[in-house]
Amino acid sequence: MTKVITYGTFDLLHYGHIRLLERAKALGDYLIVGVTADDYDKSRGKINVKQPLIERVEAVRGTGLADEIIIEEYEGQKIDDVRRYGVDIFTVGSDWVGKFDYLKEYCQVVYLDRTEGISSSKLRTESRKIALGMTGDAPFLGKVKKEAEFVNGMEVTGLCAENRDRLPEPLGEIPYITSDYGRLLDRVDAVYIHSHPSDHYEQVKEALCRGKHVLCESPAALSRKQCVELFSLAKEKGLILMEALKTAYATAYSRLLLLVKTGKIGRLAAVDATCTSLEDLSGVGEEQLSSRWNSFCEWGPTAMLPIFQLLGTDYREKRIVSRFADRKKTYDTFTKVDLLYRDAVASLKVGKGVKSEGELVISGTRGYVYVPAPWWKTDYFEIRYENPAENKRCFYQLDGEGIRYELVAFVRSIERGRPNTYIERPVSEAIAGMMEDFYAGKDVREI
Ligand code: C2G
Repeated sequence: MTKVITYGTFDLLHYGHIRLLERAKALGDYLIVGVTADDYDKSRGKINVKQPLIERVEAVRGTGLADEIIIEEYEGQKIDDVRRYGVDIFTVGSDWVGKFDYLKEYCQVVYLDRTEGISSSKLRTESRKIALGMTGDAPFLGKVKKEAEFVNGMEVTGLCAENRDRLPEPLGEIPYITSDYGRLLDRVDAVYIHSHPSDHYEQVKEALCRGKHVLCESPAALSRKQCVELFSLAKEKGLILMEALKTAYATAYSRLLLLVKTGKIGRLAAVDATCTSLEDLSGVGEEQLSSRWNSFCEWGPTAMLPIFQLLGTDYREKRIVSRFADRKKTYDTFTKVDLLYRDAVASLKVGKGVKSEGELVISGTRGYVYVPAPWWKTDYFEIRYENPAENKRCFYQLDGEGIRYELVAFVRSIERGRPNTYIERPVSEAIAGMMEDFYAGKDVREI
């Protein structure tokens, strides 16, 4: 009996896949099909896959061509499979010519001609793309524009910028550039807002009122009331409002939350998060300071994220300690927040005028999670125990600082017509509430 094996993602199964499977089957008597696991696809940069593993497996099963279906979960698995299943022939489409020659040591390798004119990517992009407009800080939006190119189903078509002549690449290539936010909204389906936090509420509201989906840099509002209002408005209008907090969309970060929530480190006692990035303020006048992102807006939401997601938003007491650079107390160079919960504590340290180790430590009764700096770009963390032999190290690929995944999540939410669960609404509200107290000087002490 000649055993044949082939692999693929088989997303939105089409006749190119079916023709490949038919010819693979004809090469022998028994066909094994390896379908890629979602995580494996993510780690090899395939982030736009539409169907979850289970649906893709069912589609392959539905062709009736596979005698056996297995899951491909890791790099190098093909060698293991060929040996484990006693495979005679490995086959794959001609788009991979040469790539799997290393398997010739174990079996025959056949590259079959790829079917022209059809592909999963083509099917994924055939439906009309979401036209995305952007507004705000140019260097950062440049990154978003670059990352959007990796995301199927979305296209950056508009930009609202004050200074149109001096735009950095790749922003200059955007087809429609205006300094009028209202006009931008007229031309797009959705908007990415990265303006100063004091403008967020008005801009989000205007976009929602005009029927546009919104991805807004966190904090989306500077008071709890305004935040509640914005999310209610989005819901009422059937629109997606999502906070752009890229850490929330990193695979390693979401796995970390799940591991902690399933009790891997026992009962939680403390969450401590630090985020800093030094900014040179020499020559910046007091007036200009108020138009800059202060430490608390820039880093506060990120540092609050693991605290609120793990311990909840129902803290009993808080103390905010800040050092300000201006008399109006709008620009903090450093802030430390301590939160007291019924049975746990949390602290966060953020700074643009103070440097510290940017780590995240989550302490529990059985062990702790350690995420090294810069923890907000999580791709690696350790679960550590009293007995180091039990320690676990976990790594998950992170591309584009998480912005890419955030955009994919935004597109998915729009397509499905319901918000995703990466950042729960009470978390967004608690972040806005914390901002409100900070600006009102409530529970704030100065150093
Ligand atoms: N294919 C084809 N013709 C097309 C599209 C795809 O013959 N028009 C073939 C591919 O060459 C591959 C199989 O169908 O052999 C599955 O394609 P994908 O789902 O795109 O999977 P791919 O990313 O090529 O995964 O470990 C994974 C494998 O290496 C291949």
